[in-house]
Amino acid sequence: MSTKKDKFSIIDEVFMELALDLAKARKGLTGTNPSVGSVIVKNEKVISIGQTSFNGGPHAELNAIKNCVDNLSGSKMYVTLEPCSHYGKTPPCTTAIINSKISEVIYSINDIDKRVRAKTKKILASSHVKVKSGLLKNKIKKFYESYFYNRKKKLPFVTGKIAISKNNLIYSKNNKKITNKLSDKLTHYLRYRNDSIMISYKTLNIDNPKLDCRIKKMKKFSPIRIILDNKLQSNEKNYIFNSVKQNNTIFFFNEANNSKISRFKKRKINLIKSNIDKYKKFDIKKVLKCLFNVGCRNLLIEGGDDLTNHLIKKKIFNEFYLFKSQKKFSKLVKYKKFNGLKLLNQIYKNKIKLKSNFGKDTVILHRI
Ligand code: AOF
Ligand code: ZN
Repeated sequence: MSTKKDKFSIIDEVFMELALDLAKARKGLTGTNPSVGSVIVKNEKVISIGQTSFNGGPHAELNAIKNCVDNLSGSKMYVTLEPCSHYGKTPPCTTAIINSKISEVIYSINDIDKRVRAKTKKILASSHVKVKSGLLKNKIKKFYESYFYNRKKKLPFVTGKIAISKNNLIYSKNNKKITNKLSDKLTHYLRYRNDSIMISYKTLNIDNPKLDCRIKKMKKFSPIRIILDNKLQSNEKNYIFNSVKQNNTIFFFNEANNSKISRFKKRKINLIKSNIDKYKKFDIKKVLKCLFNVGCRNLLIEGGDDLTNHLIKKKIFNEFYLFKSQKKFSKLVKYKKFNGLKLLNQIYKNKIKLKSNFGKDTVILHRI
């Protein structure tokens, strides 16, 4: 919905939707910067598009301006977020807009960054660029929920995920695969959309997971792997160890001996020593603070029963995806139940059943 002040046409909405799609497509891939989408239109035709660059800079507006081969004079720019007007890692977008001779800017919502917030209108207007804001405000506010959370709390936005069988098991010796290929696509999309993924050493040793994004051609957008492993007990033959690259693997530990520490370091794993409580659990808030400080903004946690339960109790998840299969797993062999269902439904009681085609699986998005 538009603000009372500024009025917009249906065509304006269409172009802002396009800008939002561009921003959505790059979510989780713009480092510590929010993902922004920008569309430049002249005579009601799109003449250029731009997204925030991978890892944050240059910004979307500058990319749209640089991508344009037409004369920008008399054109209109649509942007999902208020264009910046400060010198950060990159020069102000407002300067690039003014120099480009774009004649009108429509942005959706004000930035939360104090260096930028609500300054842009004045700056552009003083250079005779027409400015309007508020288009698709509610929808775009929702999209920037995680960015606003990051800025306010100085913590990563945390998404939880677990998959259970019809009889609530997360593991049964004879049946390893719980969900089907259709719902797996969502899992891999979540891995794409998040810049980091966390599990405990227990899950690592039982499942030997890859933790990567396996959407075709998207593997390079896999998240950084984060393992909680107090005593560094992870089995070093596992996949994670054979796929370490510069800065893609962090282990949180507390009590490991020096020979293990130096072995992990030799493998180029980043080790972070962190406090544990009397129950030998990490202080998760400290872990999250630490992750924020090394640049994580959107964290996916694919925990097992213990970790997930613990984090539900502590209300750590901002949102939680429960994948449920129609397959019943055997309890005659070694198995593991998910014990957090009751608490999940009590604490994260706002539920949406996702409508995509997941075959016989169901996916429910839980929020507090
Ligand atoms: C925009 N367009 O595409 C993005 C913006 O250090 P810098 O120069 O990269 O500036 C970072 C700030 O810029 C960031 O905190 C946020 O306020 C804004 N992000 N602004 O005009 C963009 N990503
Ligand atoms: Zn900018």
